Amino acid sequence: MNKKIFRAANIQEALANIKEEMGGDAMILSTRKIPRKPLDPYAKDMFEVEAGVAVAPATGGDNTSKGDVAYKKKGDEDLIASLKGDISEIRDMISIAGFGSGIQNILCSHFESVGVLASFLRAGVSERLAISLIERSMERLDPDLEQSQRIRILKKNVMAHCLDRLEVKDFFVRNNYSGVPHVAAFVGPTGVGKTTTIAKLAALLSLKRKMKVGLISIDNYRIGAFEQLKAYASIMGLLCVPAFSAQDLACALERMKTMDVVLIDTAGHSHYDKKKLDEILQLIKSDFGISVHLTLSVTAESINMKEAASAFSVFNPDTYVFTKIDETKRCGKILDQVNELNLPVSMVTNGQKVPEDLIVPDKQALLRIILGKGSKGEA
Ligand SMILES: Nc1nc2c(ncn2[C@@H]2O[C@H](COP(=O)(O)OP(=O)(O)O)[C@@H](O)[C@H]2O)c(=O)[nH]1
Ligand SMILES: [Mg+2]
Repeated sequence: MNKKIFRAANIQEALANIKEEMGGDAMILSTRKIPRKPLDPYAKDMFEVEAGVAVAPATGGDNTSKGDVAYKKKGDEDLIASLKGDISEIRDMISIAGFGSGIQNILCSHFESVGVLASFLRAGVSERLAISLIERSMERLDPDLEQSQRIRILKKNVMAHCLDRLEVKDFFVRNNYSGVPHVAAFVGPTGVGKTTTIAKLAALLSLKRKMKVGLISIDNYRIGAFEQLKAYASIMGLLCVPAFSAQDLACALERMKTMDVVLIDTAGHSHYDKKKLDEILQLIKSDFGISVHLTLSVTAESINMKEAASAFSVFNPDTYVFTKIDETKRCGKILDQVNELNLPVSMVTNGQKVPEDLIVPDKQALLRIILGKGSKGEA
């Protein structure tokens, strides 16, 4: 194998130089950060990467290289573990190589954060939030500790900061009700899964939690919207009525006054359609004490999710519901979004199946979902 050591100011530059000089087949053999000289105010940290490219074996001979023999002979678990460590570090570096200068800067100052940083960025957490989490978590980290210990403490601190930022709330527990039904409306952009989520929740509350549940649809714009909810209601034997005006809604709620919970499905509208949003707002913000649950799909681009949430914030929502986590590996945007409106998360949905694909997560489960380490939860 031909080997060569490359030095550069950042990983991207080192990788680019390796590719240019040694070609696309070059392998990264080792990496290290060279700290800047403490007495030189202009000096910067450098990265050193050793790369190698395989030399074709001579024909007719034994194809096994000396290096291979050494590996096999050693059969050494330590060696394999250290190789795995190197490979995962390289994978981390490659996955963050395309990110902006903020990420490169934080790597220069805190190279030990590479693993945590990469896992957050891979999960779709924004660069800004990932950097701020690392910076806060590094604040009181003892610089004299050994590297592996620093990484362990860093991970622990970052997780603690994330958990601090998350709030979860099981909004539909039985002991919250005192004679009058709890009325809850679900709002959010078209197609995010409001009707499906309501059907899942209605099943959870009526079948598992043994509550009396009524359903109201004020989705009077889409043909079939009421029928969709009604179909689920019939299967579960629940009362389901449409309401097109404030009077209709008052009548429907009067009919349902003996229920424990009434779930209201709203029209799916573009959040740019302010007039239609206002119509729903007038309906559900009338004097009925309705809680509001902002439903957002994690398949949306972060920027669209943020814009939609901001438009629906006029409803003064009580919780977030995040849907379709089964359709993406990048649920990190939930961590960004929860801080935008600072609301608790009441539910997460992970599939089209009614009623199974609904999660009422605790904080740890939600953090696992955000970091792509699990999409199962307890309903
Ligand atoms: N993959 C996936 N699809 C979902 C989920 N929730 C809802 N859907 C699908 O999204 C589509 C729109 O759902 P719907 O409830 O009608 O959305 P609404 O317009 O907000 O009421 C339907 O095809 C649902 O089956 C989910 O958690 N995962
Ligand atoms: Mg709907």
